[in-house]
Amino acid sequence: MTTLFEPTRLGDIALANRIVMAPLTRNRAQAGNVPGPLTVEYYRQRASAGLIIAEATQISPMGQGYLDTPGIHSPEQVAGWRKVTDAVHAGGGRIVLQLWHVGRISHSSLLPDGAQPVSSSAHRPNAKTFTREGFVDTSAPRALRDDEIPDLIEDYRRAAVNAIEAGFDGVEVHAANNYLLDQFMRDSVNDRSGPYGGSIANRTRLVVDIMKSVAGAIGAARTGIRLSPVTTFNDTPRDSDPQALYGHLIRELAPLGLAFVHMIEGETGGARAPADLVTPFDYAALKQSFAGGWIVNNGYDAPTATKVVADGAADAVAFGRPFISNPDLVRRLRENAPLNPLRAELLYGGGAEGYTDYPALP
Ligand code: 8OZ
Repeated sequence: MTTLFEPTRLGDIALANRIVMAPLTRNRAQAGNVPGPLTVEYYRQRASAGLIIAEATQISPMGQGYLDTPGIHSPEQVAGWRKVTDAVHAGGGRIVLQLWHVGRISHSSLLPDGAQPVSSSAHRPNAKTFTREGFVDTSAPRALRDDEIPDLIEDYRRAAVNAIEAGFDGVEVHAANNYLLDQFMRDSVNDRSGPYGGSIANRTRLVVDIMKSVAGAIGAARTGIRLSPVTTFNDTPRDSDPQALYGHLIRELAPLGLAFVHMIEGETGGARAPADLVTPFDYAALKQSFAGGWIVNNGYDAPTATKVVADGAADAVAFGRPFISNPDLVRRLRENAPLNPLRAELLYGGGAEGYTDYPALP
């Protein structure tokens, strides 16, 4: 029986155990959206994870949607991240970077020259975002033109190359939680015509093209993707047929030889089996058509994580909030030790408090 504490490989990335730190937005980047010394310390403390998926990081200035999130598009950001990856590697860990474009989940005050956010279509969500002025309604987006798509794909490719230059072991493309890539995939948002709208093949085209471009630049065996087929997070309804949509996507991605798929099961940070979901989503059917690594996430604890790995239903399990409050989560799970409680009011923004001051076991 495979346990959480056995090594595994996700493509070219060798993990000492199957416990993954999920990507977690903390809004603590410094001037220029550069990760600073506190961020180095935060990730260093968590290097015993089999794999750290570093927080969502904008691929370009237009990809930002919240205050003080880090980027991977400037030399200063690459240098800041280099200190993070060096610290994690010195601690024996592995770390990949999550590549992020928020699309319509943004506010003009965060964008270059007060620009309008961009999306697949010009539909404004009821979502809020966090700016210098506090929580505000997101700004009305405009639809990207087809002739802007090549530059967008290039921004992802460039960000992936920057991530490798910053010492990351790979990247995870953020195609979850209703940011830009879900805004293209879901028919609840995308009402385009042309090559990126209409059929499932057209709506998934952007994501597939990005994955091909990123994998071509840094190697498929260092490239993963995160998905959340049924989440309504960020005020975004589900697709009319999530099973067909995300099933098609996985079948398109399968031949690329990607390192992993990282699956958020159910509502992000909420119900694993949402009550309003009439037909349960069949995650196993997706896994069946994908030969690479399979990471699962959302509300796992020691018994359920142990079981999903023992059953062979996943290669690794990602933990989010438990990793925020327990830098030594791997040891605590192994020793069945109690977990520190989370101070939720300290999740977003601020300094060391609620970030680097959670105690490890003595
Ligand atoms: C919480 C707050 C801000 C951003 C995600 C990157 O949901 C996020 C995020 C989560 O993937």
